[in-house]
Amino acid sequence: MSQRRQIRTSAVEEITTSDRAVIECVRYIFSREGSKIPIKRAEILKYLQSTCETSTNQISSIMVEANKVLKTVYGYKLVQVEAKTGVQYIVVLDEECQSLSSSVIDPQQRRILIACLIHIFMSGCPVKEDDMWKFLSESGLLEENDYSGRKSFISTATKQMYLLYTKVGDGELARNIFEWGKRATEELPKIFLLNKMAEALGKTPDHWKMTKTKFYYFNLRALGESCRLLLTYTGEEFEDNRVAMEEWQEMKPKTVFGQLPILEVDGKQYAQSNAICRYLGRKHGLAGTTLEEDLIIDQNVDFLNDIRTKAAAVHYENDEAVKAKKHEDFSKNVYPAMLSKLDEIIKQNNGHLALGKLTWGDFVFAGIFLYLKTMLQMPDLEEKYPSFKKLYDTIFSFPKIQDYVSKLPTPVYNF
Ligand SMILES: N[C@@H](CCC(=O)N[C@@H](CS)C(=O)NCC(=O)O)C(=O)O
Repeated sequence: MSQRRQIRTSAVEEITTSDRAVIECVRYIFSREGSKIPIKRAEILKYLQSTCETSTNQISSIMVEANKVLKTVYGYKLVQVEAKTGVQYIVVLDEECQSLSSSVIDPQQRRILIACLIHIFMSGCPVKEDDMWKFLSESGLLEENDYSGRKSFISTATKQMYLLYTKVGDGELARNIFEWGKRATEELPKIFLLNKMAEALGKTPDHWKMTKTKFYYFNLRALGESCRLLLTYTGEEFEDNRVAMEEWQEMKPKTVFGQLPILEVDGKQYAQSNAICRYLGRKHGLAGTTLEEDLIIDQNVDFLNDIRTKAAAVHYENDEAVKAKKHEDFSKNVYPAMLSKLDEIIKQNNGHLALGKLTWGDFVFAGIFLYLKTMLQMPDLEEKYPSFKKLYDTIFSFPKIQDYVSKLPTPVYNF
């Protein structure tokens, strides 16, 4: 009898102790939640060990129960995050419409954060740091040179897991980028941000339908490949339509100039390969930072174009005798000076076509290189000019480009 009472007593104590541990756990989570910094599971366990003598093997069930309380009583949920230092938790709102409520985050930081998240969302890809600061200063949210403001914003928003701030690339290509963090992904429905933006601009969320990019060119590299390489490298989702000759006859009269390539953005068509590349470069931060820098890229791309048109004049000559004569003449009197100049430009620009760094011009070069080689009738072009090969390899060694190349259909011609 006395033994049974003992068992009952200890069972009651067990229930009470585990209930108390759940309550303490919730209390502890709330005491830490104000900072929105992830809470380590080890810290919760340490706290529960000291207050409720909780053992390591009880912690999982306590977390499950604590999550239930947080959800049903307070409208929050715990999200587990695997970190290098072990399991961590963030508390997010179960009711998404309450996201980023001004009572839990400093109003100024909140405005900046919402703007950042919107900017990343609308860009459809990670946003480069410089681009983000430019956007925030243009929006009047953060002064152009407010470096301490930037630092404190990055520190808070990343610790709170609203944003991810990572370094990508190496050497001169290294850059920091912003992406949505775990908390933002869990807590913020995209429509919330769209509504916020629509509210601010007096529009409805329908105003921003997903951009649909379609690209049309023949199953060739020639004048279309530069655009495809840029679309691929910048991560812009696009439909790679390779138009067959039979389809082309019907399509031709409906295009801007009766020629391909065509880029279609949200149902509107745009033509001219270099104009498309320039547009993609500007759109994705691969252009100059001043009008003069843009001018230099244009100048060098136009020069490359001059070489291409000279070679094309020979390549597309129908009369074989005239073609042979022209080729001989250009090989002696035209190409050497032009190609040497191009070689000099690339060498002076640190292995790039302009500005000493990666720009959309490099993609124009890499995209037309095989075409140029064919038209120049110079299979040994890269041996003569190793700088050409180096630049071509720079572009084709980007992982996204390699992946794209590995899935390419065989082109109709090998250029
Ligand atoms: N300047 C234009 C030239 C475009 C062009 O010549 N396209 C050719 C293919 S490379 C074409 O569409 N040919 C078919 C036709 O004219 O019917 C550009 O760079 O986009």
